[in-house]
Amino acid sequence: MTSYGFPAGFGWGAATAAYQVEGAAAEDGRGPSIWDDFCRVPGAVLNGDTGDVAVDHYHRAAEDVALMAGLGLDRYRFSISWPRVLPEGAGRVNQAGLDFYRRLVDELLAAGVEPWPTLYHWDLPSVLEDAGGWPERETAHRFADYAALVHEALGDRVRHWTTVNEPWCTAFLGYASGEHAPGRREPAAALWSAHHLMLGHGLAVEAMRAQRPDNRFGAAVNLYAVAPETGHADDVDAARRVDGMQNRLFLDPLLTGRYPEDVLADVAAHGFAPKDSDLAVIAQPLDQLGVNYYSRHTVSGRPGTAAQAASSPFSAHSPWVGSEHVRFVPTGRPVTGMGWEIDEDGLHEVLTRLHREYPAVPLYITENGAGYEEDPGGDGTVHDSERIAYLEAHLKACHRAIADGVPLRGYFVWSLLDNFEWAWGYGKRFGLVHVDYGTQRRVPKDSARWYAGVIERGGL
Ligand code: PNW
Repeated sequence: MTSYGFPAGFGWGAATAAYQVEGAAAEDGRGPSIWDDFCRVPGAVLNGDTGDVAVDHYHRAAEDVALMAGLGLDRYRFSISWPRVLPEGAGRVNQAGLDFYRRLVDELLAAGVEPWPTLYHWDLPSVLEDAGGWPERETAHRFADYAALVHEALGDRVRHWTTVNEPWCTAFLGYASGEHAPGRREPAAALWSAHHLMLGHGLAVEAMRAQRPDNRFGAAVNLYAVAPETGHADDVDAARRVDGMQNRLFLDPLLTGRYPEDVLADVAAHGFAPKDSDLAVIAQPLDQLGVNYYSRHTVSGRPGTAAQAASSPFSAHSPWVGSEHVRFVPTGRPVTGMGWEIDEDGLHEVLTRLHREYPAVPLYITENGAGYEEDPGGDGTVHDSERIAYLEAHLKACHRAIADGVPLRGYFVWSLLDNFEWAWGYGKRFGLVHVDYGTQRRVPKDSARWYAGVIERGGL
């Protein structure tokens, strides 16, 4: 018996991304990406960690697919490494790289796990960054060419396609705050990156849809619930600004073909004036929208104390272009090991808001999960009751959103495996499955068994 049954056909999955799991960074002709380069910048990544080996998924894909089948996952979200397929970003195809994904897809299908690839999860080929990276319009065209190439090779067996993952992170962590690769701190370039990521998405959808109109195409955006600290007008304005940069800057162009006027006004000093004709390309009809949800932002526009400034999660170089004065305020809610506040009501808020304010499109939670520093017990298992509580609370929020009429069709846990957590290196673990980074041994955590039960029962 389940008290929170999900609709028949609701999709249950887990997610990873190429640079975070594959390793084999210099094998079989893979070219370098901006993350290979960024990991070598002193101080950029905790402990100087790199994705050179990661969790060796490139060599252990068959074992990992068996693990997924054992958990009863009916779909697997992974990303395709652009520089593995096109080492120079364009032109010469590295067949060995493409073959890796062909094999992965075949193994997934044979195991009854539907492949859900993402074409861009942050590993831009280094040569394209050398040519200017995402601030350059050309990068959007190179992305569409790459997408069409991969879709041509796999589109007969893969139905659901995600273009870009979390364009906010690429644009503003990569090009404004510099916390992510390529580590640039150029606010105007960050805005153009956001635009070109969406343009690349639109061009890619156009190209792939022309190849196979029946496949399903979407993007994955990281959305936050946003609230003002108080009812003070400056706090309310801060919430409008952060909601604008984090959520509406992407949702409005993708789903309505317009940039939000207030956000354009907030960033006016940076000369960001995209062409109207691009918006028609960006706003390709979507078959699905992926929502990555982790937390809520509570913000204030009033000056804080020096101590508050020092404790800001976004300190030295703000990713909040045009709204650098905004303070991110801790509310006292419990946090995960990332320091991110746990707020499942925020997920319900994000989903119902999408349903209310935007044209209808089937929704998927393409990421949701909790990261911790954790060690296995003597028996090799991890008793991750906090992760189970996090996932359970968020799935109940999804259930409530569906009851409220939201067309939510599936859910992917971030992540299937412990892996390379970007600027945090191997310091934080998000996996349902523990990985011993010394031996690469995989041991399902309590949360993996719990999730397998949820899938088997079709709910909580
Ligand atoms: C997402 N932030 O990253 C990514 O899609 C995953 O690859 C990643 O492992 C996961 O969430 C957990 O971090 C984010 O600072 C990284 O706001 C940073 C932020 C948000 C998302």
